[in-house]
Amino acid sequence: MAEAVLFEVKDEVAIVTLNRPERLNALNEDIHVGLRAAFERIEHDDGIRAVLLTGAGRGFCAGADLLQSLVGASAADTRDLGAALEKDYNPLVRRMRALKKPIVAAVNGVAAGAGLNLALAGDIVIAAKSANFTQAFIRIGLIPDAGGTYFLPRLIGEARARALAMLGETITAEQAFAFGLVYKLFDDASFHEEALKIATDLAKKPTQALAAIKTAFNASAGNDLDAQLDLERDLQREMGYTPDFAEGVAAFVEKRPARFTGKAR
Ligand code: T3D
Repeated sequence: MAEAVLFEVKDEVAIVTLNRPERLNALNEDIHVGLRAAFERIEHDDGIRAVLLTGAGRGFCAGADLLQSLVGASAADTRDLGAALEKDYNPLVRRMRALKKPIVAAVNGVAAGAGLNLALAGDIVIAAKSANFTQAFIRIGLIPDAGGTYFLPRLIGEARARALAMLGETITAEQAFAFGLVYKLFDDASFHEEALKIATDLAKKPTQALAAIKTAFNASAGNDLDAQLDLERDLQREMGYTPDFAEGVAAFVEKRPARFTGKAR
C-alpha cells in the first residue's frame, strides 16, 4: 500500500505530500500518523529549514475522511467528534503554528473542510489557478474546525468568514486570492515548481528570524499594542545576537549576497 504521506528533503526543504489522491487526500488515521512523523522529523532535523505542504493528484485535501472517520453517523449513531479534534487536528494545527520553520501550504487542487483550514495553518498559502476552496462543514451539520473560526475572520474579515462558514459555498482560486485567503496564484503547469522555489528561498533565509516572525504574528492576535511592542523588543534583542544578523549587515556593507546559516547564537 502506498504511504499516506510522502516525505522528501530537497535543498533543506521538507516536501510533505498528502498521498491519498483517490480520496482527494481526505484525512484518515494513516495521514495523521504520517503527518505526526513528518513534523517530528522536521522539528528536530537542523538540515530542514522550510516546509512545503501539498497534495498528490487533483486535490489538496478534502478534510476528514467521511467514508472512514464519519460514516454511519446518524441520530442513532452520534459520536464525540471533539475526541478526534483533541487527538489529531488540534495538536497538528498547534504544531504547525509553533514550528520554528516556515511552512508553505501549496494548495494544488480542491481544499475542503479541515483540509482547507490545515492550509491556513501554514505561513504562506499559495494556490494553483484551478484550485477551489470550501468550508464544507455546514453541509454535514458541523462547524469549521482545525482553526477555521480563528483563521478565517482574521484573514478575510468577519463578513466573508461568516458567509463562507454558514453557506458552505465553493469559491475559486481567483476569489480566494481576492478575499486574501491566499498570497499568490500560479498556473497549474508550473505550480509545483513555483511552490518549491518559494520554499527553497525561505530555506536560505535567516531561519531564526523567520521563527521569530512566526512567534510575533502568533501572539499579535491576542496582544494589545503595548504587549506586542514589548514582544518585538524581546525578539529583536535575540535576533541581534544571531550570526545571520551579523552576516546580513556584513553582506550589505561588502555589497555581496548574504550567506545565512539559520543558526542560533
Ligand atoms: O471526527 C472527525 O474527524 C471530525 C473532523 C471533521 C473535520 C472535517 O473536515 S469535516 C468536513 C469533511 N469534508 C467534507 O465534507 C468534504 C466532502 N467532499 C466534498 O464535498 C467533495 O468531494 C469536494 C467538494 C471536496 C470535491 O468534489 P469533486 O466533485 O471535485 O470530487 P468528488 O467526486 O466529490 O470526490 C472524488 C472522490 O473523492 C470520490 O470518490 P469516488 O466516488 O470517486 O470513489 C469521493 O467520495 C472522494 N472524497 C471526496 N471527499 C472525501 C472523499 N472521500 C472521503 N472523505 C472525503 N472527505
